[in-house]
Amino acid sequence: MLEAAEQSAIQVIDKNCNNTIINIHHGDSILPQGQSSSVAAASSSAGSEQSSHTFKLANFEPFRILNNNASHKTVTLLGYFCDLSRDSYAIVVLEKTAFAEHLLRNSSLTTTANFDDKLEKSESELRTSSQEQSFFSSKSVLRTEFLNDIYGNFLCVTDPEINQLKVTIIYPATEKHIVKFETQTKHLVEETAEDYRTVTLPHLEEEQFSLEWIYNILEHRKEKERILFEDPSDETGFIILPDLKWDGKTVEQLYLIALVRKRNIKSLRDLTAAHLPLLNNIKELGTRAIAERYAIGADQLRIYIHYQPAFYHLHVHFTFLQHDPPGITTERSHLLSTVIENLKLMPDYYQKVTLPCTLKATDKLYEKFTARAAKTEEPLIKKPKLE
Ligand code: M7G
Repeated sequence: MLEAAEQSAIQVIDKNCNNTIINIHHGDSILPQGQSSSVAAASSSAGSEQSSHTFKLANFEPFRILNNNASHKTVTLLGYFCDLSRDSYAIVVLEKTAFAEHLLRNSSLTTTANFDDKLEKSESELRTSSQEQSFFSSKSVLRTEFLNDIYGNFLCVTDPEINQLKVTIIYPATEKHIVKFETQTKHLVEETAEDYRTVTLPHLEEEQFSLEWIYNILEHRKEKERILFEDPSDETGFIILPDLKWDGKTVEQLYLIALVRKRNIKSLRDLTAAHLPLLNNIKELGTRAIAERYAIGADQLRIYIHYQPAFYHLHVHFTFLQHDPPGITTERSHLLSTVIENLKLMPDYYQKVTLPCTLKATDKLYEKFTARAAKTEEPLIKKPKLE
């Protein structure tokens, strides 16, 4: 997939892409020459200097829809940035954002006190020029689809500033990223403690997603300005910041992630009672920071750990209870409060328990589970016992 990037120095002229010239050097990041900024994003799957590109969606050539989720209003596309490289895949996720309540006020109208209270909360965080913006303004134009008695259907063209898409770009994307984002048949696997030791752990030692983006955050190299709260303690410390899946503004879709400072806790499986101070600290200080910044109380938060996670460096998800983001299903999420209670009852609970997890059909870990099951399984038709 990356053969061209491995050549020592190539110059590419791509007619479909405004004759953009790209110099690709062995081991270098792939940067377009002399481009003006449009969508700037960071991608550091390869870590190091390959950390900042300027992306233009006009240069994106999608060739496969990996996922089109009508409920979440997201579409995930696989393609190339033809001004960057045709030898590196890019994944682009487009997401229609939720309605922010502070954009639902018509300045000439007021409604109930409750509604105004909610508006105040959002606005206190978003005191900007957006205060003048609203869906109920002269910039919103209704186009009538049909009228029938007291019923009417319309399409509305509105102020582009309040009708933005959240865009996530992963570049260069690996095969593993494609598997992660692609809609595929999932299988539920009951992972015993022994399965973890003999199948999962060796697999993780062989391959897993790079954790470079996490170390970049912990060492303040990236997303520093997005940090909501940091506890620098070696034992119980963590950083909490907006998740990649959140625009950081639309409180209705609040999604933050707490990354622990300690680097030797891969997942739920490594947690013991010795980690209770760390987990309690994340729960207490994380919820406090969210309450102070976003005016959302602890009883409005869903705080959980994934198993299996995509990234094996312990992290805790904080999402708004009224928002249903991907990954909150029972087969994947373990509420932090339940984890804490389990560890109080049995210090090595997660080293003993069978944990269910869902794996995609083409996930190499799933292949290893099925290969092992095939080896150990009794034949489907048993031979009759001779008396
Ligand atoms: P996970 O449980 O390992 O797997 O969560 P998931 O991605 O299937 O949920 C990792 C979390 O980290 C996810 O919620 C991601 O959206 C988030 N995340 C991933 N990356 C690469 C980044 C990043 O670069 N910055 C931030 N802020 N969050 C990220």
